[in-house]
Amino acid sequence: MAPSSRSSSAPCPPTPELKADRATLVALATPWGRGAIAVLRLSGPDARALVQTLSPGGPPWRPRRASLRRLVAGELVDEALVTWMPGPRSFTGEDVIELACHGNPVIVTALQAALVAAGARPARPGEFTRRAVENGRLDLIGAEGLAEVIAASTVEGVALARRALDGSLGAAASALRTALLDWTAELEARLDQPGGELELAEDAVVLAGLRAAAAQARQLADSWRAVRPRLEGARVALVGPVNAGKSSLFNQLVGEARALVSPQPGTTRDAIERRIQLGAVELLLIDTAGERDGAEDLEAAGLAIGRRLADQADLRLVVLPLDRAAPPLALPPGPPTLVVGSFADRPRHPAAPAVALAFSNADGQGIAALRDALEAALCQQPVAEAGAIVVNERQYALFVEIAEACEAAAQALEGWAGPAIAAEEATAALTALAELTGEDVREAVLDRLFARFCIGK
Ligand SMILES: Nc1nc2c(ncn2[C@@H]2O[C@H](COP(=O)(O)OP(=O)(O)OP(=O)(O)O)[C@@H](O)[C@H]2O)c(=O)[nH]1
Ligand SMILES: [Mg+2]
Repeated sequence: MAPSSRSSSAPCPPTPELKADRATLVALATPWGRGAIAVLRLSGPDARALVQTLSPGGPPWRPRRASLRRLVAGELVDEALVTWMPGPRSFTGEDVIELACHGNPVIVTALQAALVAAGARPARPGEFTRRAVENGRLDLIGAEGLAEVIAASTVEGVALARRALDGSLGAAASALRTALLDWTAELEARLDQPGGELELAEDAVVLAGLRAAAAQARQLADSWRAVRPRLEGARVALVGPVNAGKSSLFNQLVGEARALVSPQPGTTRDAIERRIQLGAVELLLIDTAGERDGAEDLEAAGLAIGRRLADQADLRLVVLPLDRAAPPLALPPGPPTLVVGSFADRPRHPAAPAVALAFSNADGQGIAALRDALEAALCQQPVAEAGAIVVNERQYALFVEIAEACEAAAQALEGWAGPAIAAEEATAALTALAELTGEDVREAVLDRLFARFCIGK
């Protein structure tokens, strides 16, 4: 999912050069537009004083209690339900105020402008959450879970994203860190005291420990394969020979005549994409150019695009016609495949290819079964009922890095490279773990991460 699709369409403040400033932030926390209510959120040391400038007097302020206040911003007058959540027991750890005013962009703009004139600074995307992380109210893993809770497109996706908030991934990372610290200390002791009087664990024990750490990191990384289609949707590429009925099937699945269909081989050149909901999964269906020998120029260029997209897909839906002899289709290694046979309305050719199921674009037979098979293929990997899972690409990539570093450490210890290299690799795994939890994470990574949030979150 493109990061920009998560952002609000409200006017975006320019990226300021300020880094760790403690200005009081203000932002619209609800979507930009007209609605019954809009919520403006403030966080920072001056939150209450700033609201007070718009609304002198009023009922006494009571923590975590909503109060009705008359707000005046120049010519504008509105009434808002105002909730004060003093820090540190607030979302950001700072003083937070939420103003629920009437949901008219004119009101929102006037109130926000008055608050900015009084000294608040418009928040950048994700800046409230970033402050929560900086103030220790949330760790980076929790912040990422929150982003997914907001972005998930299915109920199952929300449930999975919530699992990132329950602390299980943080606990798994912390257990991995403790183990790795032990093994790294063991390896370093071998360097400091070769043959010395320090009591060292057997190499075999350290080796087993490093391998177990690698396996655990690998298992966590692998959970992404099952979680991703449910959280972010899957990419499915239609591939096969020319005239197999790929575009016809694409049209069937998207529910409209979107792609050009003709008996002429090589009809599809440019890849066509459509997002569809298939049961519990949202998927991006991609129709590609059909394979044939002797394709020239533009057709060959189209084929190259299609092959690249198919290579990046989560699943290749291979369409082979059953009324012809099996074509010599050598699929390159890549994502998993589901092989289906079209033209089931016609007599089957004796040398027809073997397929998982038969269907017809002409009379619709087998299409419902094909949808089910497609959904099942995408959700084939069940997500474990409980326990740690990763919920985004960053976490996945870091666990792959950790697993590879642990494997390299084990190999070094076992082989000729020795404990010095093994210690280096184990330290690299620890660095990646620290980046995962946010203990040691570069500013640029944080900037990229929080830019994916909506403004006001
Ligand atoms: N009888 C029958 N005709 C089909 C079926 N599927 C497709 N056709 C016809 O076969 C021809 C080719 O269909 P397309 O959907 O364009 O095939 P394609 O695989 O997209 O072909 P390229 O874009 O050239 O790679 C069209 O005339 C379709 O109407 C089917 O299941 N049964
Ligand atoms: Mg086509």
